[in-house]
Amino acid sequence: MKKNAVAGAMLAAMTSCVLITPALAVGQTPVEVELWNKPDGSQGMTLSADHVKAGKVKFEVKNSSSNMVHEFLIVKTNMTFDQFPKDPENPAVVDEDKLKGAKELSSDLNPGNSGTLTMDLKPGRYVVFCNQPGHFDGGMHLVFTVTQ
Ligand SMILES: [Cu+2]
Repeated sequence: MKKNAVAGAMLAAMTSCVLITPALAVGQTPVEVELWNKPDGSQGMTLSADHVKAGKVKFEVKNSSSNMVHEFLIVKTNMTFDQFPKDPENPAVVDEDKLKGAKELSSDLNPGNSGTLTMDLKPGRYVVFCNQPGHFDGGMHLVFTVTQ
């Protein structure tokens, strides 16, 4: 009896796996993004994955700072961080107008706030960054890869 119960439970588990599969095939696990800064002045971003497969990708962005506004931008580019164009009138920020195809969370995030950005991503090299004045150079940039 007990063996049958276990087998039944396993069968149920396997069946539910089969049922879940089509949902997984449609989307993929969201990428969690944490925007942070510390009392020592350091700041950065932490991603739950440094690469994903091409297709629909959802970024779940959280500003975990207690005292700073941060934002989230993504651009497909082969530029190194030093090559990012700076705004001639404000060299503390990246000149977003010169970044073709850059996308951004619909609003900047106040401390503790979250937002999501869903994109259809093609394979390639991307850079994610924050463009609050001084934050790009302060360390808020990462390479993110989209594979076939
Ligand atoms: Cu920032």
